[in-house]
Amino acid sequence: KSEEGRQVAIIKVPFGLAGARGGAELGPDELITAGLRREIARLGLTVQREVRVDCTNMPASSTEKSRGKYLSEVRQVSERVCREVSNAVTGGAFPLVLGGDHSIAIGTLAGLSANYSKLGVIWFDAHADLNTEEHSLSGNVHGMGLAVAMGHSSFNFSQIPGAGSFIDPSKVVYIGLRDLDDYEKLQIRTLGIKSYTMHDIDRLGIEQVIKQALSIVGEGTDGIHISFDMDCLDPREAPGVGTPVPGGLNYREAHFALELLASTNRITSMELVEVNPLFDQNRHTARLGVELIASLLGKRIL
Ligand code: 6HN
Ligand code: MN
Ligand code: MN
Ligand code: MN
Repeated sequence: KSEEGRQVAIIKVPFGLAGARGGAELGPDELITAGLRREIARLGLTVQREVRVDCTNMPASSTEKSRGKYLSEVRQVSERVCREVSNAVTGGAFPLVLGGDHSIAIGTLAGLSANYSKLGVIWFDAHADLNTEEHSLSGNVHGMGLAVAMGHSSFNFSQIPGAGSFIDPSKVVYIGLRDLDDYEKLQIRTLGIKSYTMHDIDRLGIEQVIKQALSIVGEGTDGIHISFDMDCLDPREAPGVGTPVPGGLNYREAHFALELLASTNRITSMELVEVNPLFDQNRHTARLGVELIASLLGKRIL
């Protein structure tokens, strides 16, 4: 795909029920208001379509016996996101998915897996999102997305119409980890998922981390997806998130990481999640989100 004339499909997913606190459902509109369309136009890219996935944010009184909260709502949103992401890829557009809490990654990955036979995933996050319904301490499904996508949870891709095969843990790389539950630590070791924690970023520097990450997700894959949880950033940079954790990426580290990824011309999709305007100041986090998306889409300083 050439840089010019590249088409972007904006897929807004205003869903927040699976987060730790409400407000992530306001994320997509906040990113649009913060100037996303203008930034995309400045890059010479065209928005081929902009869709808003219908999401329930008022929980129905559920009789479901599940340890994952609002699982039926998550399931419904996942099906819809899967369909939209799949349509975007089929239509030749770059899917840009706007969250919403991170549970929306379930639908994104389901839709991508239907179109790529071997998908590489770079997961920017303070958290590993590897809990299952059985092991989660919170019951919040936004902390389970990758477990669902890898088939470790009883809710998984087999229940999402149109989904492809599970995500291969050897083609997933974490960047920014610093808040892991014991079960997640065990799973990362058992599955051998390559992880660049904040400690590793301190030691290696973000450039080396991205180079190594690319050598893993870039080999033997036919697509590379960036799942970007805004809480990978330090809360001083991005206060408007649902689960802030001190000691995260700084402004330049985050930009540089995405600029390096953009320069490979190999990234095939991105989602940006967990923008929570209720905990933000002056739309700061959404504006940063827009800037970071621009960096991933190829914005250069000079
Ligand atoms: N996120 N590990 C915690 C949990 O509740 O399972 C936090 C999850 C955060 C999820 O930020 O996308
Ligand atoms: Mn997350
Ligand atoms: Mn997180
Ligand atoms: Mn946490």
